[in-house]
Amino acid sequence: MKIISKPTSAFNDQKPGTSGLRKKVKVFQQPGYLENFVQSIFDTLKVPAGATLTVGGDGRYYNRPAIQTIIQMAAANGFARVLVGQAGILSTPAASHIIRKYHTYGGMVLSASHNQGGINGDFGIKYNISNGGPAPEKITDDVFAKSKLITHYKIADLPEIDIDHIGETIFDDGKFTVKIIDAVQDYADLMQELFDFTAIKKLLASGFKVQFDAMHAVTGPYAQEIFTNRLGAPITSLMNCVPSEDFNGGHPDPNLTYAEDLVKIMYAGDRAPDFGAASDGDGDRNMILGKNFFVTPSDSLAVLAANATLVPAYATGIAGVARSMPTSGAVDRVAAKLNIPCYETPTGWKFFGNLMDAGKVTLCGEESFGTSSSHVREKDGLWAVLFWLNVLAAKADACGQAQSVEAILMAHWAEFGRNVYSRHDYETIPTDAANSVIQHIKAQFESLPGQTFGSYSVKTCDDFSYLDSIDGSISHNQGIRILFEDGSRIVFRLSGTGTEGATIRIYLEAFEPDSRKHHLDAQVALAEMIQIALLISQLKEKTGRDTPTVIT
Ligand code: VG1
Ligand code: CO
Repeated sequence: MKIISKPTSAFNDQKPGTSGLRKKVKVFQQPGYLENFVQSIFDTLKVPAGATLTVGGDGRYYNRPAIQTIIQMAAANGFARVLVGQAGILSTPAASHIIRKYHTYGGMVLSASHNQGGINGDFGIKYNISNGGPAPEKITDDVFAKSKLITHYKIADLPEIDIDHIGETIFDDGKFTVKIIDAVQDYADLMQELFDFTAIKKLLASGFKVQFDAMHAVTGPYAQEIFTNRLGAPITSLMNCVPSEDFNGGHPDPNLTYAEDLVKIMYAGDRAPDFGAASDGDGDRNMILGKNFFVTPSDSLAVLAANATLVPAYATGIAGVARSMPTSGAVDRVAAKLNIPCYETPTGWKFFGNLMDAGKVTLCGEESFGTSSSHVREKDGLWAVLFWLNVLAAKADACGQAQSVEAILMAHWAEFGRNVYSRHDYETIPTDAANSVIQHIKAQFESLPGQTFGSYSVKTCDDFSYLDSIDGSISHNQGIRILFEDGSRIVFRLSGTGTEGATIRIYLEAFEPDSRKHHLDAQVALAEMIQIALLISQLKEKTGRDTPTVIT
């Protein structure tokens, strides 16, 4: 095995965002682009002797060549072994599990998650540390700094590795090994340890109908193993389960706009199944639907927290919960009742890792269709689906009759009140226009407090900062908050995962204690607040946009 040091020129745009480095495939295809970033990661890590690297991705276009390059560079940078998911595929939560289960030094997860794929779509790369979670900011900041100064990268002249067949390839008398693994079994085993599969199997056999949409993305094989092989669900309850390099031309984002196949089925009146779910490109997001009913991700987290003791893995209770700042306060109410701590972190899963490692929290979630627990250090789409099914099975009556998802939500709101919630996204806005919206709001920080807009009075506003109580690090500029006297709020943030222009996200939340109003559509209930958000931000005037691209 010959190691070559190749000269390269630095790129100045390799700053990791909310979840790794995401760019158009064509950007990643530039000579040296992927290599520079990978070398900058390896230089930051100072890889110890004998270390193993986990590698896999969501199967999107460019996954395969990128994996070959990473294997060759891992060999040249001192790794002794690389574990690769069969066919190069590892869902994000499965990658996290593999890193933890086999105690690998870290992992490269190749994904642009919910972003579109294909040759004209997006690609992405993220480094996860040995706890299985995304590298914290102190590492990603260092990687970015190194990427701006890089002059050479190291690569070994290895032949192309067959990543489609389980097995091991050994080089240089065992100095370097590549092992192709079947992560589906490892992941399914973990799920079977956490949940009551016997009860879920019984629920599915009782006529309770489930529909799961893998959106042509990575969870297809995992869903087939878990739902069909292990839980006995009929094959017809799964759809779009063959991973495709361009997600069949779709947008693998499980929300009411992009998961339209599933939404049609779940809103088909009486004929609709009892429970529907979808996951995203890399399998870490989940959308939960009932018969003609949508569960807001923030509410889903709260319902799971409130019912956690019905699940074997959490039967003795949960230590605490955490949510990202823009996520609604629904879970805070559950935490208060359970008398457990609730942490508020910036957007992105990397901020939950320290709290989980320190044993402070068991469940975490984000409004962006992400929920998980300390079983891994990533959000986990199928885990959330199984959690819901376990709760539904445990709540079924003596005759095996399950409650509807809607009934579970109504009962939850009756007990805790409802945090009415919605997010409006304005995508592909010219960067200057998006920045001017944010600047315009910030310029009003001093004048807004005390002002009244219709039925809402502004209490305070700020740009959210987070102090990590475990490692003492501080993250600034994590989103603008306008907090009203009655506890309602509007949050404005620029997305850190897009690859074209800017995306403005407006998060809206109002508390409704009155159960006579709990059935109201969120857009109706929040109508006044939506107008206030547009008035304060001048978004329409500054961007020329009349309506959001996506409403969740
Ligand atoms: C979005 C979500 C955020 C999530 C991130 C990664 O980030 O809002 O909650 O953690 O995507 O999810 P942003 O910066 O665009 O708002 V995934 O499933 O794309 O890895
Ligand atoms: Co994702």
